[in-house]
Amino acid sequence: MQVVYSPAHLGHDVSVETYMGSPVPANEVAERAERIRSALESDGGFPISGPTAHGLEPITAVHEPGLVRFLEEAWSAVRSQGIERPFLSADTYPNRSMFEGMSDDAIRDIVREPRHIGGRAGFWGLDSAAPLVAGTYVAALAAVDVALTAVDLVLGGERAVYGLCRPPGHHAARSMYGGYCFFNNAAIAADSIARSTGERVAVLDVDFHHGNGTQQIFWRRGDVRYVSIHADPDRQYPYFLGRADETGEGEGSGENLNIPLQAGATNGDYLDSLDRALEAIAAAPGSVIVVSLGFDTYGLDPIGDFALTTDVYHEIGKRTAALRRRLVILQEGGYHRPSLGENARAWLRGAEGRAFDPLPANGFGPGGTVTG
Ligand code: Q9C
Ligand code: ZN
Repeated sequence: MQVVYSPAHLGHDVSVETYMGSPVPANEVAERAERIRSALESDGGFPISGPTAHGLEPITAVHEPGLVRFLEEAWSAVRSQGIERPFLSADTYPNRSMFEGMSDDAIRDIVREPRHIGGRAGFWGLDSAAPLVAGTYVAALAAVDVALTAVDLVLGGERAVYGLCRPPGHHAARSMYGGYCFFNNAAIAADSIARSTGERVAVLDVDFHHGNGTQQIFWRRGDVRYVSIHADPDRQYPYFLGRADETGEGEGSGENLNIPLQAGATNGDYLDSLDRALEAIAAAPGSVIVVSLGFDTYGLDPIGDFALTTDVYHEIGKRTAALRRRLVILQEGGYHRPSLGENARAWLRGAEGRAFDPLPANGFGPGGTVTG
């Protein structure tokens, strides 16, 4: 299977993020993508190529131009405003209750992007878990190019292509970044496929977290069906979206399917949900699926609470490919660094119909279960 990768992600790296106001070791680090790249290189069956530039048009087809401008300017504004910080994170977020009692018209007239970068980051940001540094904008642009190059290859005749996107994308909404995400790579890919083929497109999101950004972007659209299996937002990020009763509105009514799962969800629980998700995708026409692929469902993930093992990723890839649609597979989350390469290899080999064939002596025992 062809793989698309760009080294530009290396410029977006942090050692610390903030969680509930305190500094903690960063989860979404450059080592993640390098682990996956090196595992796929060792496999020998995954030729890697660089992305081609697609410009800003496919991005602004999905994102508010003001968000793009903010991300482009943010780091130089941090510097020119004399703010000495290792990364940018917001000072104030416009909580919706700040405007309680004001009409929609008044809010539109009065509330605007401020000049201070700590306020601007709050205006465009969801949370404090998407640290922005000098190389973030270039890395985020490259991740979109990786996704769109994977789209080109698939529309050019490949059955399945893997885009090693970093930073990830599925928490980024039309006018918002957050959750380690800046541009929504999968949504930009799906929108681009829908526009260029005139066909309907499905997004299958198997990251541990609900892809609130992708849901928001396609909420009212009838041409992109969003199906996601994720941790119940009652107990996990992003908390405010991802419940089963969110099904879309207008033309998008019935096109959004959320399958929330309990803590400790097992391989069996997950495969049952996957079968439901795949059934929902098979029920609508279309020949391409965009997969938002996360490995934070893994049992040892430091921020997830599911119990999946490496062997089940092979099975998930295999069942997804059994729909016999073309696959644009894009990397989202997954934070247990030692297992990321093997989990990605397993998924992608399953999707290609190759044997599981785990590497020996990788610290993960037969069947991918943890031995020590
Ligand atoms: N204690 C993706 O997987 N909250 N984003 C982290 C850690 C943010 C996850 C809390 C999680 C964002 C793409
Ligand atoms: Zn995630």
